[in-house]
Amino acid sequence: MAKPENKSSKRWRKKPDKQATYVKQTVDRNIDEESLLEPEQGIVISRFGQQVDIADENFETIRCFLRKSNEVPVVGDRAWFRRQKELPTGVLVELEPRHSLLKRPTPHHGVKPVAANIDLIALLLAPEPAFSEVLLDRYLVAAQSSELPVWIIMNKWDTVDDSQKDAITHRLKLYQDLGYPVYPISSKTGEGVEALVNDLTGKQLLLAGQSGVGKSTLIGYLFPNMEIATGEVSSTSGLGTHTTTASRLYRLDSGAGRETYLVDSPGVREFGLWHLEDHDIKQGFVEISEIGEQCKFRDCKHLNEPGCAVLAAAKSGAIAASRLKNYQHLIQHFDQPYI
Ligand SMILES: Nc1nc2c(ncn2[C@@H]2O[C@H](COP(=O)(O)OP(=O)(O)OP(=O)(O)O)[C@@H](O)[C@H]2O)c(=O)[nH]1
Ligand SMILES: [Mg+2]
Ligand SMILES: [Zn+2]
Repeated sequence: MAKPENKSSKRWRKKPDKQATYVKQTVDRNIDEESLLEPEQGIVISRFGQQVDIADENFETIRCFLRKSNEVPVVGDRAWFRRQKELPTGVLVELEPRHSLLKRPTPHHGVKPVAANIDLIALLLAPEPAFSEVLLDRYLVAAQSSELPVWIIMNKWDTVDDSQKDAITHRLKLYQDLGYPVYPISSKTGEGVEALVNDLTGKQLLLAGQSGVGKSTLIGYLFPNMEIATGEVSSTSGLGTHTTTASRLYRLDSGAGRETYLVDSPGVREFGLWHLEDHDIKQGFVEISEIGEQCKFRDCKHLNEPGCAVLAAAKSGAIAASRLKNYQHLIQHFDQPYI
């Protein structure tokens, strides 16, 4: 890959676009251009306002300042940066093109980027805080709209007895049959983690899931030498306490150039899908969208239309009633958040 050209190149004069995807203020007035070393390649591991932490080739972190000409960096971005001579800091030069950009809805009907270059979403569920198919289906719709595969990780497997395991396995079998891989694990005892990590080798993934399901605990298990904050699930509400406040990328080195990159992200407080359209909701229910091809009307919403193949399939048991119910609710109310 060619190094970026110097500042006079045309691409530095791109106009900021409407979505404000460029850094708003310049913070580099005091940076002495002469003090900058040759550009190096790295990966954005965390972002704080007008600064980013970039990991170099050896995965050592350099705090870098942003410039007005920079596109807003996101965790997971591959980037070029320049160190400042004799200082622990540097400046961001340029981001590499992304192959994916995962966004999530904000409480005020906007969307914000969460992570770049993600290959798959590892969706953590847990017996506590209790998981619901309604929330699971919302996650699957959101992931499908980003065209990212989802793996379902059932964490805290050490906390359930055999009959609870059977019940959970049965609930998740529906999703497994739809093509979503399911991994029961314990981030406390490590049960199942090795097999999971083995299958994840070489990928860049986002750990997603409600607050308190154990995303950071899994990171802590994988990186025992790092201090990673985790929080108790409240005994009164049964909910997590939103311990992680910023996304951060970690690298697992499996040797022979097979690194795995994991992004720990904060659990969402409310889960809206208002940035999606009917089409996305339909696509997010894979079996419904497939059978929906046979409906009499092309724009059939599978609510009560004549000749609806989906309603017929649900009646005959070919589609799970719970999935149809969640789909029908979402297609009518996806502008409302799930809290
Ligand atoms: N027994 C058991 N407890 C776990 C396991 N994984 C996580 N926990 C506990 O669950 C609680 C929440 O874990 P966190 O890792 O902070 O959850 P999180 O998903 O990162 O939550 P946010 O950062 O708020 O989004 C902590 O008290 C953990 O010790 C597990 O596999 N087994
Ligand atoms: Mg966390
Ligand atoms: Zn239909």
